[in-house]
Formats: sequence, C-alpha cells, structure tokens
Amino acid sequence: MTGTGSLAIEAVRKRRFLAPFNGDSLSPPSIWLMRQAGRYLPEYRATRGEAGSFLNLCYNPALAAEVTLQPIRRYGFDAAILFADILIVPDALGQPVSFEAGEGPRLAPITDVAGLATLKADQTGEKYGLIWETVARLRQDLPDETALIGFCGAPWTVATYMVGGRGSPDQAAARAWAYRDPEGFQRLIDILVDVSVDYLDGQVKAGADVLQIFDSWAGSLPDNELARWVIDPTRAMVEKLKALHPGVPIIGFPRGAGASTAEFVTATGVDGVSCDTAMPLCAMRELGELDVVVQGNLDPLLLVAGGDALDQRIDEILAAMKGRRHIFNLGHGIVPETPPENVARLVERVRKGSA
Ligand code: 1CP
Repeated sequence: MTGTGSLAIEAVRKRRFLAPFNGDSLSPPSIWLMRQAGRYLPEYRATRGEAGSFLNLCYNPALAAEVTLQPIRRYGFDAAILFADILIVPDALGQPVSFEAGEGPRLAPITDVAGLATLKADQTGEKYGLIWETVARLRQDLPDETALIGFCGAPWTVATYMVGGRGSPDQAAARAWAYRDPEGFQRLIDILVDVSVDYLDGQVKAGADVLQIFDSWAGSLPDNELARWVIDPTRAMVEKLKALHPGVPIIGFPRGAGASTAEFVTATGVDGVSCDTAMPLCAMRELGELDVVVQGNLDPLLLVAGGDALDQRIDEILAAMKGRRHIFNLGHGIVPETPPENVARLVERVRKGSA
C-alpha cells in the first residue's frame, strides 16, 4: 500500500459519522441538520447575494463549497451536505428550472409521455460536472473528521416538480398522470432512476462518503402507489449504486411514509432511514431493530422556538434512541426564521449526551 493510500484510509477512519453504518452505536450520536446551509445564516445570505441567484450559487463550485462549509465552521457538525438542490436533475435534463424570489421553483410542466421527448438524458454531464467539482473541492477543504453527504431527490419527488411545474400541497398533477397512464409515468420514473444514479455515482467518485435520497412527497401516496413509485424506484437506485460502490452508505428519507416506513427499509435495502417529525419515537426505536441506522427527528419549528421545550424534546429523542444506531437530525429542513444561537444550543446539548 502506498503512503498516500494509508493516509486516506486513516482519514476515513476518523469520521465517526460512518461508525453506525459499520454496526456501532455512538454515544453521543453524531449530528447534522437538513438544510444546515441556508437563509438562517447571515454568511449564507451574503454569499447568495454575491452569486446573484440561487441556481448561480449551485453552479458555482467555489461559492457552493463555501456555503457548504459555513455551518461546519460555526457548529462542527459531524457531516457536511453538498450544497445543491434536488431540481438540478431536471435542469440538467433540459427542463430549465428557475427560482423566483420568495416563490419557490418554476419549470415548464411535462404532463404526458409526449413531453418526455424534450428530455436529454445523454446531456446531463455539463451541469452535473459543476456539482461534481463542488464535491471534489469540499473533500479537499473539509476537516478530515467531517463526513461528506452527497444527495439527490428520489424519482417520485423530482417527478412531482417536473409534472406540476412547481411545488404543490398535494402533488395532484403527478398523481393524476400516474393513475391515468401508469406505463407512461413509469417511463419518466425510469429516466429519473438512471440519471440520478449517474449523478450520485459522480458525487461518490468526486469524494462523497454517504448518500441521501430525499423523497419529500412520499406521504401523498396510498400504500400501493407508494410501493410502485417510491419503494420500487428507490430499490432500483440502491441496487445500482451498491453494484458501483458497495461500501457507500445510502440514507432514504421517505417523508410522510408513516406505517409504510418499515416496508420501505426492508424492501429498498437502504442503510439508513431519516424519519420525519410525525414519526412517533417508539416507532423510530422499533425501526432501529431492523438492520438500519435511524436518523431524526426534531421538529424544525421547535428549533425556532428554543428554550426549555427544545431542551426537553432533545432529551426525549436521545433517551428513546439510546443504544440504537442513531444520527441526530431534524424531521425536515431548518426554516429561515431559525435563530443561529438555537442551533448552537442544540449541538451543545446533543454532544453533552444529557439523556
Ligand atoms: O432562497 C434560497 O436561498 C433558496 C432556498 C433553498 C435552499 C437553501 C432551496 C430552494 N434549496 C436549498 C438547498 C437545498 N435543497 C439543499 C442543500 C443542502 C442542505 O441541506 O444544507 C438540499 C439537500 C435541498 C433539497 C430539496 N430541495 C428538497 C428535499 C428536502 C426537503 O426540504 O423536503 C426539496 C423538496 C427541494 C426543492 C426546493 N428547493 C428550494 C425550495 C424552496 C424548495 C421547495 C419548493 C416547494 O416545494 O415549495
């Protein structure tokens, strides 16, 4: 073995974030927060201003790496998550995405199988390349002990934006297509499985240690539809990624899957499952009996409120997950109103392991 190789292995060993995926329960658990880079941080707002627009920020490797590092510098989280967005994939496919100030994403909707002809699955490389460059920079710039999480949206959740053209409370447009023409909708999902695997493969090659697949809208589907549009495509992605990178842990986030979460875990083969805020702690504890690392699930709004209520809930989560392979996180992303000092309070309390 070369000197550089053993140094690299030594660096990976230092990442305690990876220990639960190798069977060890950590006390205190490791911690990172979904949307840990974002508008609640003044330094993020400054860098975003410099970039001009949200997508310019995502496609500028130096600035995207900078905002990824900001919460690591402040709080020393055990893992950094690549700064990008789940909608990079449709944008790279040739369905341009724009973010209007304060209004969320906008895309020209694709609502039937004829619309799929506009997608260019063989031309994603140009935009993916910029994101992969961010990952490579991050692996250089992060402290050795900090794990780097790569991510993408799950096919179902990304499809809800591609079909609806924007965020929606009920994902009605995608659900309607899936009922009206399941074979046609399956073609969209199959495209997304392939281009998302390619995207994550590139992230791992550039230095990501762990992958998370965000299925934020899994909860809008009845169980049989969830099996077809959430579980099956995720399993397909996990199988392909495991064939390419057997040692890289994959965390699923089937938000709102509720009583279908255990089935999601066993059927997809994910190594970790991120639980949303509504998942009861006893159910999270039970999930830990499956062969899976459990992540979650503090309410992001409690992090806005802070105070004793925050402390108490942190302790309840720690107590419920004690002895399990647990990663402390929120049940959904940090909201912009979050006072940065409450995040510091959370990290300190989890690290103290007060439970
Ligand atoms: O104004 C701004 O600066 C944009 C706000 C913002 C940020 C900070 C958006 C727009 N995306 C992001 C970054 C982002 N998005 C990350 C970066 C890493 C980190 O966590 O720190 C990640 C992992 C995401 C993932 C993402 N984007 C999801 C899945 C997770 C979730 O929150 O449910 C989804 C659904 C999106 C779409 C999206 N991007 C942005 C917004 C406002 C939305 C939601 C749109 C909607 O449905 O209304």
